[in-house]
Amino acid sequence: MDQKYSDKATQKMIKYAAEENLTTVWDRFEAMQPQCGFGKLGLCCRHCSMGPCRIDPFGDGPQTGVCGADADTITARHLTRMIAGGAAAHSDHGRGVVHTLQLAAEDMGSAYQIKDEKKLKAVAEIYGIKTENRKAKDIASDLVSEVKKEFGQQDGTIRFVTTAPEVRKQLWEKLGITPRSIDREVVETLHRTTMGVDAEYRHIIKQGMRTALADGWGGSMVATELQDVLFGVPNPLKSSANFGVMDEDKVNILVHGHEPALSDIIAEISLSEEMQKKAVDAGSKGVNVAGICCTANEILMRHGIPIAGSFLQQELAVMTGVADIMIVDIQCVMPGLKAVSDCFHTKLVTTSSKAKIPGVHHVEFHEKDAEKTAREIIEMGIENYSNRKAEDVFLPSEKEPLIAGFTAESVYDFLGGTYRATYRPLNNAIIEGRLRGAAGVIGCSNPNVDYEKGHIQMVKELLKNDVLVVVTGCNAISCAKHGLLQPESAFKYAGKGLQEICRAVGIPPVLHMGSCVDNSRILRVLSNIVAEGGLGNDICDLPAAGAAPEWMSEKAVAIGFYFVASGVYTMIGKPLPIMGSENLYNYLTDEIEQETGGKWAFEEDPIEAAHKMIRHIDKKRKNLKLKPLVYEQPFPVED
Ligand code: BF8
Ligand code: SF4
Repeated sequence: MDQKYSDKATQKMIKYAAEENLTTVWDRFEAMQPQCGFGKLGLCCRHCSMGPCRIDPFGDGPQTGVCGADADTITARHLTRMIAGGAAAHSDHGRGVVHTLQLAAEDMGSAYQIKDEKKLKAVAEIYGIKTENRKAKDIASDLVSEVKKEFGQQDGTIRFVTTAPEVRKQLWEKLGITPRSIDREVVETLHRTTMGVDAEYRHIIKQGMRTALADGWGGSMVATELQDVLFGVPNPLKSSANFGVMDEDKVNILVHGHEPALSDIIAEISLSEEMQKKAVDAGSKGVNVAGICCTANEILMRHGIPIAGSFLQQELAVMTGVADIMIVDIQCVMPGLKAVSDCFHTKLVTTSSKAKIPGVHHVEFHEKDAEKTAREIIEMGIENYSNRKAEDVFLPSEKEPLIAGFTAESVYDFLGGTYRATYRPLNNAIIEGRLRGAAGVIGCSNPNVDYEKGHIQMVKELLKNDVLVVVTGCNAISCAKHGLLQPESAFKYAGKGLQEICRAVGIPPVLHMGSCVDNSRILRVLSNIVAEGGLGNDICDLPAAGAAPEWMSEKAVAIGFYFVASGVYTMIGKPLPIMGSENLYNYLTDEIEQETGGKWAFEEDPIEAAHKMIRHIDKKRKNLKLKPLVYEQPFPVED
């Protein structure tokens, strides 16, 4: 695997791992080759025990499973189950946040407080809850009860759907894909894709889209918005990223996973004099907290806690030999961490009631005991510091400064001019042709492609062509490590128009918008741009595109589908596992555009992928009859 595109610190660690005979995700990926060709094409089915069945992609062997399901049905069913998996993951995270808010509302002595009353009121109003002259805790109680009911409601519509553009809501109604409730859509998807139920691939995908919308405009949005209520709406702040944020002289606590409930408290308590003193008494110079994956993004956005690494760096972070404790909760946590932490002094601790790893120490976290558990964990890390072995330490010093913490709200503020918070300047920049358009580049990394090549090459190509980029998830971490989240990067990489905007408002050309549930922030940004006016009536009218160049997780499939169903052209690198069905491929990459205004595109070359996104943006500019671009572009408008 060619690693030359990954950041320098990762290159060093991979080399070190090979020299020390330590196994990484890349080694296990190599050992897995060749991977099952039927699975890659989506042509195998295990949904009942008449199978497993597989369709012969060459046409000589069976063309249906034992039940008669063909390639179209089998690929569509499997893909839709991936959506349900992803939607369930994001939404169960959201459900957890509702419980935390309940605690904050009921018990004012709890570790959790309502930090953002303005946001609480804004969300409550969407749910039709009265806010005037009411105490925050009463509003929050009502909100908790409404959101809880909504997860399992049988009829009606998810409330956040009401924040989508009017035309979009009507379209969803017409298509019959307005999500009713989160749990209901996930359950119906599992039902319809079980043996002998829904066999019509377009019909199956429609339910997939409804489930994905229940994620983006439901579970993920609940997670994002209520986390903002509890932990505060992020504001742009400075921090840094990469292994160099770990401190050889301090107790390093790594928080990894997705839910901020525990890590937020750890971040706060670790700064206390008491904990810093304990760490000094143990022979170190203090406590240092750093994050991995989306937990990192969450506490970066709100506390400026630095990022140690992204998904593919989790094992390498342990191999530095300076991670005294790594606590993990849910999602994107590799069970392979156990084997590597066994080779080092690192204490690996699982904390979620939903996720254990065999042989790994489990400290179950419950919100009511948040402070106690946070202390226990920090102290465990401090205690483990003395077990650190000098000969095991190999810590690359690389770290990059960054600015993170942008939100749908902060776009109002930083581009809002002096007198009034508004999206007008952003819309005008697009209308006048200083900005060509906007792109969301998000998602995982995957050992099936060169690490970070897709993310970085694509983002740089978009910047060069005056496309403002917003990022979340592991892409945001990759951009951070490659120095793209700094205002100065505009002058290195952006076209002249984008440079002007960045200079005028002092922002980086790549805006860090948070974790993967925070892709819901991008939906809100798109809706706000539509509402501001001048760029069409619907999300699909906007000169915008989305991409997940190195996607890996089922969550990425759910995200991609809620963007496509919301009208966004959505580009990924390796294709979805549907290539065994020509019909489904044609539907998702072409015909679906007639229905939702969005569609999927698959392109493994990141530069070509960026060009396809730009062509789409240009097509939308043309449809809107916008002015020509202010500055000549390096990439031609026409094919
Ligand atoms: O939820 S980008 S590898 S960490 S799935 Fe996982 Fe993918 Fe990273 Fe965040 Ni999102
Ligand atoms: Fe085979 Fe049909 Fe059963 Fe799937 S549902 S395993 S295709 S018989």
